[in-house]
Amino acid sequence: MKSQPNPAQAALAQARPSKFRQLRELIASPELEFLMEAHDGMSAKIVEEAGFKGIWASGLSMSAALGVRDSNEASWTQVLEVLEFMADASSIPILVDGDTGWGNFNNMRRAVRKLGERGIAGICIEDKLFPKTNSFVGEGQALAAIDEFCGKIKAGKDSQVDDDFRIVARIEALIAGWGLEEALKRAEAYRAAGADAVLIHSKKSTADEIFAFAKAWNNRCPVVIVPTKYYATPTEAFRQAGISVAIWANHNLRAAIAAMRDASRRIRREESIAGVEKTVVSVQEVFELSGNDELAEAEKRYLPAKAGEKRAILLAASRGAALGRLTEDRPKCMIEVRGQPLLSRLIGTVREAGVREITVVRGYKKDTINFPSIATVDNDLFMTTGEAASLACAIERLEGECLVAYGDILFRHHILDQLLAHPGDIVVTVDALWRARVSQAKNWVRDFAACTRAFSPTFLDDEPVHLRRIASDMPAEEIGGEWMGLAKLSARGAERVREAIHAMRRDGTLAKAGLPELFTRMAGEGAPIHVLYIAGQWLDVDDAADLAEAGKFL
Ligand code: SPV
Ligand code: MG
Repeated sequence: MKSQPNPAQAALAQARPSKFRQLRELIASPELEFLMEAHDGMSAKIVEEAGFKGIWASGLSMSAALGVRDSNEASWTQVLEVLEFMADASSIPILVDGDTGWGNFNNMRRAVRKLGERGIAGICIEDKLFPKTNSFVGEGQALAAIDEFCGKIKAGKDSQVDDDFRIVARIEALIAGWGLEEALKRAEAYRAAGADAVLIHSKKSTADEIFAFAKAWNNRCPVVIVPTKYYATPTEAFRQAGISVAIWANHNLRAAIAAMRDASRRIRREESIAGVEKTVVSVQEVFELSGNDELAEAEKRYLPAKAGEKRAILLAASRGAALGRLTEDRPKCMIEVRGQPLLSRLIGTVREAGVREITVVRGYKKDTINFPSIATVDNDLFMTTGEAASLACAIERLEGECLVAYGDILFRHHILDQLLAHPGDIVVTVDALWRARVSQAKNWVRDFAACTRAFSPTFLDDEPVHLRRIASDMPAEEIGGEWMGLAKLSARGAERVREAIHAMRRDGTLAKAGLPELFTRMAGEGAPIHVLYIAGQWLDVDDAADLAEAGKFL
């Protein structure tokens, strides 16, 4: 799906020929090439997404999309505005239908300059009179005098801001009923005046007069056609006739009208949008086409984290194999407890604490983790790496005030409130009632924390408690409590964790490390890691018994 170019795409685009050069090459190509109609930024994106090499900015379609007639009712600067959106939205060249050049040679000069400045690669002008009428409306339309039109072509060529800008001269002699001789006479005059190609137009239902023109013209310069009325002619016949470019001139507009009519009428009839839901693109697709992902990335790069805005990184890459069949098709954080996945409950708790930007690190069965407005990053090496490596996958989001949590824990809100209120740069939550959990006769590996001071229910002073280390085997007398898999980092703390991750990557210890090793290392290096003692009111889910507990906990 196409979206706004990111810096890497932009660099690639820069390596491509300019849009002017692209249109020049398209017209000069010995193959039959195609231009597809678009009339606004979105349709321009869709044309590019479909694989076309160039866009026809149709006067009829742009007018109709604006709700006006194809009779120069939209001013040329209004058209220019539309074109600018189209050019910004796409990286392929646009040939604009410039009607009669929006006036005389002088208007043409200014238009060509402005088009070039806005990245429009070429203009097609037709030899009629301003205000123009669509070629399929009425009979016997008046044609411009040949010398006046040639002056307009020359003025345009003298005004182009890029040597590769293309001017296509459109001959309306067949439309106006003047015949082949007149068409050929005009084609030659326009070519001699500097036109880069001629467009021979016809409103007949067969291409006979187009082929007669092409044969007599003998490719003195490239020939462009618009087969709207002779649509049944096989494209191969255009190739055989040596046509350079075929323009599919209005089919996105007509497709849009048909689709919008169907949707509007059905919604009105059914007084519901349920029926059309499957017939329209998703809102997500609209976001994707609009390039929302690029904006989200750019915001991270350029917007300072707002004061008080907190982030959370939830580590949810591991399977939880001890849960057996329950984790065959999903990671354990996606197991439902009372009808809602664990992770979704955790996200709810974190959100309620005012954390807006949440990132989940996925690994095992990653496609099952997909929540609206939750960013994801993937640790595809989850089978052989630990949580430190998962956190490293989200290192770009480890910035500003930040929570880090395992994806399989449940806890009461007040724990998070206390944690967020703690002034330390790095704070880990340690459950002082660890003996109660151990006495549940569980043989799971526990993350015991050794701290500078034991928990006392009568703490009256503010003397901070620091972490010495976290390990799964530790003499009971050293254990201060059990780390619950939740930590808070200030902006400074996040920076120190990032530095520690980089150091572990350098010395080769990152891949195998869990968060206990990460914090233990930091503590050993003298980083003050604060301990927030809590007294139960949380659980993690490692096995079926935990799952049953979780049900009760809620
Ligand atoms: C347009 O697309 O606006 C054209 C082509 O000029 S046609 O409508 O066929 O004249
Ligand atoms: Mg037109």
